[in-house]
Amino acid sequence: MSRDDGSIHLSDYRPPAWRIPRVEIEFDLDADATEVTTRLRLEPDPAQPPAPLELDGEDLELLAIRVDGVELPPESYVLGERGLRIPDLDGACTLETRVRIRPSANTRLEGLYASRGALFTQCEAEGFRRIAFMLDRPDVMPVWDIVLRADRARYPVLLANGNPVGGGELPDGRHLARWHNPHATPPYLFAVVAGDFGCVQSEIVAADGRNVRLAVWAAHADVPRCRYALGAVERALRWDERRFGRVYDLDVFNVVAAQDFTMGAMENKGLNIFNARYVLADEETATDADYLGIESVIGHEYFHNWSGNRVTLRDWFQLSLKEGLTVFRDQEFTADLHSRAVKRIEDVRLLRARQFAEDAGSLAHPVRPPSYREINNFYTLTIYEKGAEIVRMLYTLLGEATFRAGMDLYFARNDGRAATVEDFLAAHAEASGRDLSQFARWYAQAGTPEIRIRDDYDAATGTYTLEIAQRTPPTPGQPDKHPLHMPLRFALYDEAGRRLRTAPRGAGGADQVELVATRHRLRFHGLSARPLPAFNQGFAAPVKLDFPYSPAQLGRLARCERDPFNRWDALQRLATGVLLERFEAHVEAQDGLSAALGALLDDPAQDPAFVAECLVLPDFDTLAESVQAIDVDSLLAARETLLDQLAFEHAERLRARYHALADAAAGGLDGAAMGARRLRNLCLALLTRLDREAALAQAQFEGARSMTDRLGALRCLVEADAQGRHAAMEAFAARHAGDDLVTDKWIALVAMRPDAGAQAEVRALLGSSHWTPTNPNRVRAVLGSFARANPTAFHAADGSGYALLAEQLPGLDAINPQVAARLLGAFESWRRLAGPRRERVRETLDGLQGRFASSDCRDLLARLLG
Ligand code: 0A1
Ligand code: ZN
Repeated sequence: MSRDDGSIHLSDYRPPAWRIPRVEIEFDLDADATEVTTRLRLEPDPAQPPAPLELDGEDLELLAIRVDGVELPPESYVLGERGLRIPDLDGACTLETRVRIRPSANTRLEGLYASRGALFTQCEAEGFRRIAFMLDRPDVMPVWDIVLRADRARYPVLLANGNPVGGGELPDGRHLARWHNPHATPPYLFAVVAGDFGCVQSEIVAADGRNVRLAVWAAHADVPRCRYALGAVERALRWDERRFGRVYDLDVFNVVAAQDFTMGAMENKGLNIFNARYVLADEETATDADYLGIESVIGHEYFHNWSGNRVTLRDWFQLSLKEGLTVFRDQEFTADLHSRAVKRIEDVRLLRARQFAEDAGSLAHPVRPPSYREINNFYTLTIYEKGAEIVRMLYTLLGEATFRAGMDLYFARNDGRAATVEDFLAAHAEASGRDLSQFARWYAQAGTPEIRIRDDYDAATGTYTLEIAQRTPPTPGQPDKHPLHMPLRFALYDEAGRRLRTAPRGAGGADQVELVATRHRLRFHGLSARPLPAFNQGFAAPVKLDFPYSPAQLGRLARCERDPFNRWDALQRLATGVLLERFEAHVEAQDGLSAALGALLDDPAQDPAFVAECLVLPDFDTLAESVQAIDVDSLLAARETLLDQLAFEHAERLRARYHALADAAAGGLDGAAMGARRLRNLCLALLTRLDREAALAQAQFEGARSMTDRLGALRCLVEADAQGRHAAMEAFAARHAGDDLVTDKWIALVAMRPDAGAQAEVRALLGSSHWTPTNPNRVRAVLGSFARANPTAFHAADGSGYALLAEQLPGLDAINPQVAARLLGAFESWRRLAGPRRERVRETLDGLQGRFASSDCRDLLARLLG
């Protein structure tokens, strides 16, 4: 329950006084007015002190209310803005309510809403209360019977959670469908879809012999673009059987694509609802990144069936229990199916650029926050990505087999229950026989830990010493931090690049120690020369590492380190040092970086996908995380200068590689072809810097046979401000007119053009027919791309970029608070901005005070200014 200031605290958790073992819910569906009849079987929990029944309910028009079939007189209940209170219910009973809701007026896209003639629900986190009166909390887990009635012509397809158990015709052209969900399921996983859809489907036999029908649904015109997603569902199902021993538990698994959807997708039991961008793909419209994104999100939602649905959450403070764990599972899925090294590099790139920023900014919070005002604001990179890193550390600490045993125990013990982080750690502690009490601090402490390592070699005794210190910086509300328990992986190399197998005296093995204290000392004996150390292979601990590598050492590491992630990371470190002018021998460092990249480009034995990752310099956000005060102009200028220089120095090799990869890049969706396209497009981007006419990019644009190559070339033309860019943009727009997802890509290119002039183009978009503020994908394409991916224009020194975003926010907030709040989050690092920009943001944020209607934006603004 919330406190006087509206905040909800983990320490206030109480189990519900009433249990709801069963719900029957019936819908008379209609876009303008839907009626919902709900029968809740209510039972007082004898283990809890008796309490009046307080059901959640928002924006519901109550039409009827009965207890055990008898109409309840108005004096027996209190109807408020947030719900329904019935003080004097005595004992177990069935409460029936009938309400009217208005899907077509629901622009928040929470609860039941209309989109392109169809009806969808979104109930996480607290959307069910916009459909019916309910104890809308995740520890209430009924079995559900669902009846859907609707006009057959408009809504021929009627889907809900669980298994279909019948249906039939009704008078006046209506029909009905019955669904039964036999699994204890909280209301946030409830789902209904009604509309005129087609599908692709397949029948499979699950590992336990159950026949399962898998289907992916979309508007008829989009059905041919659902094939890849259906394949991904099958791959996910098989992978979870193999890797985690998890078997699917219903007769059907449905996925539906919605064009209007706030988040990426939603794991409703047996009926996953997806943002169309994570379902629809074909060669004409989807890039390689789109295909990989679809597979990973399909996997993520599917894996929730066990990590989230079968084992659900006790309360929303435990959000990372399902999200961090499921992200870890989807990361492993992608790593097992594709390149493990490339997947890890991309995940760490995101973590460093965005989660580290969150952890260092005004919105920093622990993976398990102790309190919140608006839970929607906690679907963050910290909950998802840092949460996944914590699970990964456990995996590293325990090893594959013990971790799997811990997972099996967790699932077995908590199946059908609403669990906590403690339950998760207890299962792993028991399976491993290890004490994880200090490890649990990772869930409570915000901020990115810093590991400082200094070394010393004593030639006289042949002793090599590493002094290791950990520290976590203060974050809002957490001035003092305690040491964390984490794995520190390491390796030592000799002059010839050979791995030394020496273990440190008295601590851990030859490649890993566990840090638990503020300081550790590792001593290696019997070394004939100072070795080259490497740390944190695979980025096994999500920390910032401070070791005073010289440019030459980083160059050696990039060649000899066995771990591919660390080879990549050595070059990233070298590039960061060069960009931030951190090395005394600056020119030597720059030459070293250039030589290393040149050697990679020349080496035919290197995986092109890996070479591509190495060619991508640390982006603006990552650099901003490596400095105390963010000097926007110098960070951006340093990147431009280095990219120009690399392009100039390697022009010949880039051109040679570009042409040599042509055949490989013409392939299909296999890893080799994708890697070739990625490297080729990066070569093209560098080459286009040297040629204002951008002839190569122009030729690729005109001859492209995949969206990856067409969009890659178009991006080069736009970024180089090439002569042909306007004509190419027009040709692209004309070719894909009418396709909203591709138009979003086109719009994002406009909004991301690294030039102050992009502001005017964004304003033009806001005044054009493209601007559809009710469609979250479109809002993100225009404003999200601008605020999150165009530092040049967003951070214009006069504050005009900030003003542009801020002007739109109150209006967007009135339409869809979650979308507006996410955009407002673009200001999270404002306190570290150097120069006048910090003041400009402060003025902008001050100007927004009192202008938001939603708790989402009000909570976020208060935290930004707090
Ligand atoms: N649970 C979903 C994503 C999701 C999160 C929040 C939402 O509303 C606040 C909606 C969906 C997932 O992890 O994919
Ligand atoms: Zn999730």
